[in-house]
Amino acid sequence: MTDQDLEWPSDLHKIRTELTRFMMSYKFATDEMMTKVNILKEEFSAIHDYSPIEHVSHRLKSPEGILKKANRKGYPLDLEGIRDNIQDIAGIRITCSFISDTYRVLEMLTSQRDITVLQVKDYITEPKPNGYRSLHLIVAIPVFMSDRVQPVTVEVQIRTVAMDFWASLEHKIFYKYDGAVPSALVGELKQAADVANQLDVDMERLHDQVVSLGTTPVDTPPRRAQPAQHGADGMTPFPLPRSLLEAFLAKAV
Ligand code: 0O2
Repeated sequence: MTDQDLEWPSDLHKIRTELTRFMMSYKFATDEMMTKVNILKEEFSAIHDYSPIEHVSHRLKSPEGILKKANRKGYPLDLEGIRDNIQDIAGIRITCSFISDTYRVLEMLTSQRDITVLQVKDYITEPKPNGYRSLHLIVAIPVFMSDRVQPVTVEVQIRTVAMDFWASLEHKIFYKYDGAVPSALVGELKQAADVANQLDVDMERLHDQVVSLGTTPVDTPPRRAQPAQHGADGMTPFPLPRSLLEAFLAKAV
């Protein structure tokens, strides 16, 4: 056995630790971003009975997916090269009811002080030729580990439910045909994207009309004085006793 062989297990251990740290930093960054988005969602639901955020999901690219992308793009195959070049290892997807909500959420996230905005792509104002619409945001967020603070990048996609519906189907079709989608299907997908956009525009106009009548839940006063109930999203509002509310009210007058 040579000296080199003897070194191998400890090298392997080091590489394993580094890889674990690397992947964990993205998991922590995802957790932090999810917390931020969920805070906005819960705060809106509790105070306005309406949230611009319908749904939020997250995913971490697998080590295989990361290597494939690095290979495809010709990036250096070391952790530093990957960290510097691949910005969508951690991904968050936020779906909203209306187009204006997507910009509202973008604004709320990009104005947070600990978030550094690295890139914003507006595929809603300027859709891709295939009809894809979405807001894409690359941010860096500090992750506090035991011995260092690591800025970690996260890709955030913000779009309406209709845009998301379209994108999931298009993604499936794209992969089914391995990227070579027949042109007739490409045309139909583009048409469907336009129909989805029209739906978004119409729904928002209708929503605005109803809001202007003052009858949507947006204008409904908070129901804090009621006993705790589980909302549609499984949240339990804080049960605030009537006497406490009355005391606040008396002070305010
Ligand atoms: P996956 O499997 O969803 O992760 P990049 O390739 O990311 O370095 P690019 O292409 O300029 O650079 O980034 P862009 O345009 O911001 O797109 C990044 C992600 O947006 C994609 O990730 C998709 O998730 C989504 N996306 C972009 N264009 C389309 C589209 O035409 N249709 C659909 N359905 N999704 C799209 P990945 O890594 O390509 O795929």
